[in-house]
Amino acid sequence: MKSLFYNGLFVQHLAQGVKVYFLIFLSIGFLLRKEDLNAQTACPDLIVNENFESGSTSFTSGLLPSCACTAGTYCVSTNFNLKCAGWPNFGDHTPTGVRNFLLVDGNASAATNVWTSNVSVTPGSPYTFSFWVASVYPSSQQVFDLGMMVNGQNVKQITVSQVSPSWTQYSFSGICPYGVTNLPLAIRQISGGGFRDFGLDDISFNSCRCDAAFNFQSINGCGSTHPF
Ligand SMILES: [Ca+2]
Ligand SMILES: [Ca+2]
Repeated sequence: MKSLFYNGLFVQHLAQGVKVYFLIFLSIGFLLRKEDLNAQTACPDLIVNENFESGSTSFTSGLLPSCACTAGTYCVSTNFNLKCAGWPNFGDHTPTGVRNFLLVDGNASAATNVWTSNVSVTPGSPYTFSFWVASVYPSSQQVFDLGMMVNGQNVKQITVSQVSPSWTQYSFSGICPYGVTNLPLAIRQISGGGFRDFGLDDISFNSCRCDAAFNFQSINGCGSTHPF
């Protein structure tokens, strides 16, 4: 009986210990989750004029600035049909403000960076690069590829194919290369052609864990090869 009592006492203490450790585990989990949520709320966009509310400022382009209906040009305005009369009546993605977006009549003959900018980054930190695209023409007339360029590399290539103009978001998550404090970014028209006509809006680059299903990818050859 004595032996069983000791065993019973031991089991009781063991159960209490497991309970304590379980509560500590839950508390740590809660604190970590709280930190994630705090990071999520304090997640500033590092792109200046990301919604084109300030017009044709804070970015460069391999296309020429012009609101005429001419291939190889871009225009910051509020509706597709303000660049080309034959383009659809379609407005910007940002829900507030001036409601500008970048209207692109792509390069008819060559690949071109249609939007470029630079961001200051912390080496080794995670980041997410994203933007919204709407196609001028339906997929029966144009299907084309855009590249997400980070530090001169095409980190993600997307195919734009829409039945009708529809704002669609694309994103890429990665790790800032070690030794790099300034990252050149670009959205690149991968090939030339008459049907490379689209809108861009709400471009974002931030260094926070904003996505619960965050899937880090390394940049080959210029950064960490160890995903988080
Ligand atoms: Ca906008
Ligand atoms: Ca065109």
